[in-house]
Amino acid sequence: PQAIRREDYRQPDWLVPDIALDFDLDPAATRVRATLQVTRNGTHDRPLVLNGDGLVAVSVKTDGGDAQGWRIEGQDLVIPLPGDAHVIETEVVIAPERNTQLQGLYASSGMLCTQCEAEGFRRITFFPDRPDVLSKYKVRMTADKARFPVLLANGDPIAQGDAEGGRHWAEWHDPFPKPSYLFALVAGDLVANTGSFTTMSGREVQLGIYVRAPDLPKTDHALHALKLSMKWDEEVYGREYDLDVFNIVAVDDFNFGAMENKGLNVFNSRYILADPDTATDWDYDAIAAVVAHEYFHNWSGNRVTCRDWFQLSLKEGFTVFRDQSFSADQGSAAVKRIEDVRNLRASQFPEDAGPLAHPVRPDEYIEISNFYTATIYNKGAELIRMMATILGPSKFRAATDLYFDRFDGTAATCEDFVACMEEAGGVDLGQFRRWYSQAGTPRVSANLVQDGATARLALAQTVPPTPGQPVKEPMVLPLKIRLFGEKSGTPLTDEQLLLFDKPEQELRFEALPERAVLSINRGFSAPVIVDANRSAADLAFLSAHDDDPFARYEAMQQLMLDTLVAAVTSGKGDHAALIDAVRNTLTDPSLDRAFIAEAVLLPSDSFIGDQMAVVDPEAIYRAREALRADLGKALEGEWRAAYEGARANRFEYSPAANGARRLKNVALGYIAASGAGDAAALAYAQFDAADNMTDRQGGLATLVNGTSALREKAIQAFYQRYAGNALVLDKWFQTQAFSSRDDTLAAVETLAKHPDFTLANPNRARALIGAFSMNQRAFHDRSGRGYRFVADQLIALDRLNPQTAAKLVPPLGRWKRFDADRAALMRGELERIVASPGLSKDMFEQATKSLD
Ligand code: DPP
Ligand code: ZN
Repeated sequence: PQAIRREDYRQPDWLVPDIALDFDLDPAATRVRATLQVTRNGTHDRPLVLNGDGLVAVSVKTDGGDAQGWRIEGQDLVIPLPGDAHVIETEVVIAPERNTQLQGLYASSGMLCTQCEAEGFRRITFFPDRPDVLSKYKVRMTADKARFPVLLANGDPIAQGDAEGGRHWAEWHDPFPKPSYLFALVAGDLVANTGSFTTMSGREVQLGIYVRAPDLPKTDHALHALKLSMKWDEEVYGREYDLDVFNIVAVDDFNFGAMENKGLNVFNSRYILADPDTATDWDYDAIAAVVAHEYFHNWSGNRVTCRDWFQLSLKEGFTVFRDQSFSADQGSAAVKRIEDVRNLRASQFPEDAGPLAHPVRPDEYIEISNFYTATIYNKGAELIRMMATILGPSKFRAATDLYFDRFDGTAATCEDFVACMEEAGGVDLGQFRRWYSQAGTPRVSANLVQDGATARLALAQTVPPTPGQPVKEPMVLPLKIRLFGEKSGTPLTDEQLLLFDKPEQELRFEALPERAVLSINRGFSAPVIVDANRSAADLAFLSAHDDDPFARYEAMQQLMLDTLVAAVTSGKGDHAALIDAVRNTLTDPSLDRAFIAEAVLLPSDSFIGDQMAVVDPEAIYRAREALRADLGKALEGEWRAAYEGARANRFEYSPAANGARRLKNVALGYIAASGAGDAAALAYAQFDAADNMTDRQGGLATLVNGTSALREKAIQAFYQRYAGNALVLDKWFQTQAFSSRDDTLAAVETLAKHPDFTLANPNRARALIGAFSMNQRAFHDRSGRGYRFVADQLIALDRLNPQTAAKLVPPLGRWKRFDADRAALMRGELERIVASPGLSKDMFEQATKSLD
């Protein structure tokens, strides 16, 4: 397969201002007739090239007659055209029920639906399938009325009626020109939770969340989140919705989380369906965040789209930043920031440090599906956040207004966005642009040396080499800094924002009345790794006194990491300072429970591994368990008090109630870690009596990690209670795959043969295979059996669904971080994947790059 390069971008040869699509829908054979108005773009004599993927042309016409001289080149349809404007008609027949890739038009649980981003539209009809070709769509669908009573597409419904043979039809028009990746249709036996929203200019929009009838009671939360999002985007960004209808459809089999098709968002059902019995607080939060994300794309993605796929972060980074800000405004902004940073460190930092590292604006790809990554999304969001920090709120708003105004209706670039930031912000972002082109997580060392009343802070930055980028230039790092007095516990300086843009820089502080403690990268103002060389005492001090909640959390995390890394390297740990710090946080009445729960949680096995030269999974597991046990025992009274204090009477979804549940479940884990004799009974009682999934799954997870006889009982009870509920069974698989027990590898091999396990459903595949490969201890079992198991599954999954399979390759690609024996075993499996017959280009790209 050939790499596509950003520098090769060329304007499209032909434009398609209008397209009419006529679908004769049937799961086995759907007939698609397309009528394209095409116009020559510029002066050239190149033919019209319409992309196809697996399509056979039944007929091709130009200007009403049989087309002359057309040919198929590779998968594409090539038509030489004499004039500058023509009408092209094509007809193809496709088989949605055989589409296991879940790209293009496919069948899921009896309905027909589409997923076109990035290049799925070419699996439906011949078309210039690139984001800079914008067309107005008219869509007509005809289908069996009993099987598919609901027919939806983008835009507004225009007409509908009955046809012969028990069939019916509907027509939808979308007045906004859009790229083909935003096309969508849905046909199914669906019901809707409906509502309406009145926009800021007084237009009424009809809202509908479409699901199968039994799921209707689980849609209120998503509908509510949609209304909140519409209001928020008006208030915070001045963005109003633009059609009369906004529909969402929940689909069980879906590669992504959701898709922002114009006026017709299609969602993975896990990001729509919620009720207290089946969804955790995490699920509720994620549903609101994804509903908001896809809604916000209506402006950041649809009204202003991307010129080419190298610009993907233009819409994704910005939209993630927008949904993060929305979520922060709904509850605790501090806890939201902690969650986002935890997520960045768990997914993006390892990516940036490994063989698949790429810039936020990549220079080349083989398969664009492989670039829907944490770097494009989450690091991309951090770039927008840094620019918002540098500009300040009012200039940032002026800059986004300028961006939306200037590029409305067009396909733009990351450069266009940055230029608006510069122009409206009155700043020079010349050097800042390196964040788009240089991969790798910058590292900052910070050393505060005090001599009497004077202190100097010596800063140095480096950006590590990444594939194809051996040498890096210094970046602009916006670092928020403040000093605190060790004795008084109060701030000695104001918070300052330093734009650290050289390899080295020094800051001086004068007239300090006492010894100063450094608080740096407050709020995680720059997505970097800071080595600030602070003692355990200073970190404990900051964890109790810093006035920035993120910095407080960070100090505790650093103290935990230092403690654990020392324990892993020396074999034994001194836990005293950390136990005191955790006690202080746990009993601080000024802190809310959600924050406490985050702050007292130990870093994950893999994050500890990321700090080490060579990852030793067993040693990390032992050190972490020993620390958990010590914390559990030393603070058993406090954990029990926290557990009791956070009990609630009845389920309620609110920041306070969620925080209480979060702390309760963390406390339960520590009570179990203490070895207390009643811990399993306590967990089972919670599991059994829970009126919500957060508590039930929390109880289950504690039992699943342990050895009590109640463990198997809980696993069985959970399975029976939720038999037939796919989203909850995903949790059942996932909880077992995450288990820290010795026998998890064998248990997961057995679960892969369970009648409810299937690779055909991406959620289920991720719940078992994806979760297992993130379980550092079990996956990296010395025998290599974990690697072999995952590789076997991925080879099988690739035959069905390359896009989802390829996303699960990265854990095998981390071989450089492990000892020689494990590295050789991991490489062996990657080589086996590369050698497997019929490998997709998705897997080829991920696996070959992972071997480098
Ligand atoms: N554009 C989609 C999203 O991120 C793709 N999953 O919202
Ligand atoms: Zn998105």
